[in-house]
Amino acid sequence: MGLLDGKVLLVTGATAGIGRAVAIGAAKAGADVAINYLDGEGAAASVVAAIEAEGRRGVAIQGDVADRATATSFVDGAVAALGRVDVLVSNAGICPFHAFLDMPAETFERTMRVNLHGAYYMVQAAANRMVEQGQGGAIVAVSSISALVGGEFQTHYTPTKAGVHSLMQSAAIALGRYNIRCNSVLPGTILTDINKQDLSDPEKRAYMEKRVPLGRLGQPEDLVGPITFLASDMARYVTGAALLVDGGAYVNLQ
Ligand code: NAD
Ligand code: RM4
Repeated sequence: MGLLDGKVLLVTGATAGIGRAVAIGAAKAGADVAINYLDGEGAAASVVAAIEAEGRRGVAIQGDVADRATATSFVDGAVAALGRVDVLVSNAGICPFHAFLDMPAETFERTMRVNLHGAYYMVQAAANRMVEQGQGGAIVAVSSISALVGGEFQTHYTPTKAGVHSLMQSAAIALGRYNIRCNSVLPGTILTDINKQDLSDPEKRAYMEKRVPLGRLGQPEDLVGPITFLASDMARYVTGAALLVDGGAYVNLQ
């Protein structure tokens, strides 16, 4: 028996990194899975193939989460293909590392639109569908350790992650009466494309590794267990919570 047996789970930004690992992990846990992707049809098809290899149904639906219409088209497309929506994992995000004083306005505004507006509209669309279904649901947002701490080259990014964390807190209140649970995960440094360039500096990488009590940077698969748990009925009394998944980095001051 899988923790997500019989559920339909939606993940945004699932062609790579954390989203991809979570989509495939959810299928292993028994869910049918709809993925949203921005580009890369081949990568999207390979995630669907991996979901199907687990004996589950999978569908990939293209859309830029920064575009408000993507939220409804993703939810409608997932319902058309898989019948319902039980879980949303709002994961799509970008972090184009850049200094503060000369941050291009377009970089700041694109980061806000993808990470915060995108999450907001996606959560709203999924929640409306869950309310219509009348059987509750679970929403997990991929926030970040960056909701709690700053980053010199992330002044455009950390506010979006604090915003996503806060969105889950308020949505937990707004949606509790419908038995829709809203939680966030706060990953530390996970090795994915989003930070490949930043961590290509060996000094920075060694520094980041040294800050992690568990002694290594994270892998996308490290998020699968925590997100699956929050999505599952095992977490039926957990809402408005935030779970750090950072190898202990956040508490490592001295
Ligand atoms: P990644 O670059 O591997 O994956 C990001 C995914 O989002 C990609 O599939 C990308 O195509 C997709 N995406 C980007 N813009 C999109 C858009 N406009 N519409 C739809 N999809 C879009 O990086 P990742 O590390 O897997 O990032 C996933 C999430 O995890 C992000 O929200 C990120 O902020 C968060 N996060 C990552 C880390 C880390 O260290 N890697 C730490 C904390 C939080
Ligand atoms: C995370 C955290 C990581 C960074 C990614 C891009 O929120 O700050 O250290 O690599 O974002």
